[in-house]
Amino acid sequence: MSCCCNSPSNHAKLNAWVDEISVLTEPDSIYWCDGSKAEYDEMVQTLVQSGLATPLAKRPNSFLFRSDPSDVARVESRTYIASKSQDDAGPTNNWIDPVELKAEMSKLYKGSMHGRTMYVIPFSMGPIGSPIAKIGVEITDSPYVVINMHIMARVGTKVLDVLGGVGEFVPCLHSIGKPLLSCQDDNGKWPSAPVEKKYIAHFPEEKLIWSYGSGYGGNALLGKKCLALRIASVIARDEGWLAEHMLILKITRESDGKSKFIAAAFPSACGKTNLAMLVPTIPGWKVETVGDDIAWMRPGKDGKLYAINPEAGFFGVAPGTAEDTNPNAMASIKENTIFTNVALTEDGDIWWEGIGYDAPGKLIDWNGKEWKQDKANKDQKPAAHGNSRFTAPAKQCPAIAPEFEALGGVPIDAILFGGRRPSTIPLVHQAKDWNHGVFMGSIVGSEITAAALDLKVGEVRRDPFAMLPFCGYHMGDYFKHWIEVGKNLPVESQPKIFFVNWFRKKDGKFAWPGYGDNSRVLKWVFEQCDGTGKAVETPIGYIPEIASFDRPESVSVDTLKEILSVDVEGWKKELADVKEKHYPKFGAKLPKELVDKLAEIQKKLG
Ligand code: GTP
Ligand code: SPV
Ligand code: MN
Repeated sequence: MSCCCNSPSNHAKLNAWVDEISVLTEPDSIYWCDGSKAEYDEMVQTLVQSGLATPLAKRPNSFLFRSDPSDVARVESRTYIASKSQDDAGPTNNWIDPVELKAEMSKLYKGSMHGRTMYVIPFSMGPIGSPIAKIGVEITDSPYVVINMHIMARVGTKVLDVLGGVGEFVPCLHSIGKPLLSCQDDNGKWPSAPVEKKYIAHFPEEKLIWSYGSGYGGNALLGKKCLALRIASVIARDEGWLAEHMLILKITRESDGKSKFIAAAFPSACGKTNLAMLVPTIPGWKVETVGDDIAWMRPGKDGKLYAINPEAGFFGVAPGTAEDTNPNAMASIKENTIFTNVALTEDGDIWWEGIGYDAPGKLIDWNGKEWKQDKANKDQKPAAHGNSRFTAPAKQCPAIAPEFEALGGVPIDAILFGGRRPSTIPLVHQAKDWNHGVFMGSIVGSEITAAALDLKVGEVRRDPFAMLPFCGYHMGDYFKHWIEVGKNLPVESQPKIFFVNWFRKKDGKFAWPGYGDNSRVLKWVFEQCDGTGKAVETPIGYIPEIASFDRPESVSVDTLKEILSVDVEGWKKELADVKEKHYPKFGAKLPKELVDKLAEIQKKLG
């Protein structure tokens, strides 16, 4: 086999691709990642020496990174679905002709790895050996990406073994877009390219990913949003399954040991990690985590939908994570964790807004500047960036479910949709049937969060199925695909579908305590799946019966009634907005089933 890339693999296509990319990007050297702990440790040491990583005295084997202020989140305006036809990308994705985009990006990639090592990371999304798993190979010039991939996916030699000489893989090319001149180094500064040079590109027909210019999160850890959602959603459409922006949890009633599996789609920074790790405030219930961000769900032979979490770690939102809101996340990040853009304390620990205690003394904020908490100053800039994150191995979560690595996945009993909605949307309501559930997913709206760089935080936007930034094809076809998947499941095996909203506001404050108290809603969902729940039928679906609902003490009966009733005027406006502004975007591809469902609910509302 002729290969100049010192490859440990006998996969001719893979070696040819690595050769081709090295000729294009001109790295100083090529390194194939074996996935070992020694490799991780060595790479971290290099990052510490170069000044990019700060070891944290208070957390064993944990490190802090500060990114460039222009590189702190996904950039939706620079994310492209470059299908051959623009119509396949649809109205919700940015599109450039693939030939044109490749030409443009090839110019940027030319010599982009000068002065750097090119790392080749074979990775598996899904447990190795799972029939549902997919293999990718990421080429990157960022050691930060390598160590994050070590945590977020299964990486290294064991993946090459499964791939063999002819196995299929998704090529994922990544460069931070900051070549070094000879004798130059990064000077301790996070390397990336300016926003207008960033491209997060997907070629769905080729199942190919090209990312340039960003080293952060979903822009750079290409197994996550790029492969496991944008490319996987296209594969899933063609193969009859679902690749979704969903957590997966297991809830158990301890009195009889009965369990249900629930998947839930909320937009970015809207509570998936927190729900997946929830500690119930009601006695007799246990929640365990299967996944916190992505679910791949396939119809099984028994007609049920089986889900795996394709990831191996959590890339979780730091702000708001605290001992009393999410103790399982706090336990997961005690050691072996990468922190990005949080604040640093004098004694070598991390801190962020909403961590549950005041900032101890002087901090270094996410910009690397001294910062002292000033509670009187309401306009004080936060010490941690709103989209600062932790990267932690899933196995460190005390609540990780025994089924976390179940090769065939877990049978899903219920699917939840949700978003941040200060008004109108009740705490929970249930769809009357599958297509009604698809309707609910199609109209998800949420206040925009800091998880994307280039959007107005706080504004409500439609984010269908929490997949607006992650669907690799026409969203209208995606709705149709959901309807088709339902048709192929026997009605009695279909997951029941619900819509939740932890973010209703009253007098400017959250009306619902959220977090552990969300177990009260999960309990009702469990009982509805079991046929023992108490529900009231309304024009928008089933709502829990107030009298039997587990109300937390901090919520008055009146408030509970308010958040568990149908705001008829609000819903009329909501549906008018869907009809006039949201649905028309999908043109002829909008499934008739959804149009009918909308008309039916509008009619019932009067
Ligand atoms: P991505 O990783 O971006 O996909 O986000 P996610 O959906 O996993 O969101 P996550 O659970 O990390 O929560 C994001 C923010 O919402 C954090 O600041 C949480 O503290 C806050 N949050 C989560 N659940 C609740 C809740 O039930 N109520 C309230 N008020 N806030 C919540
Ligand atoms: C999200 O934005 O939904 C995330 C973080 O989960 S990222 O990996 O950056 O996409
Ligand atoms: Mn996410």
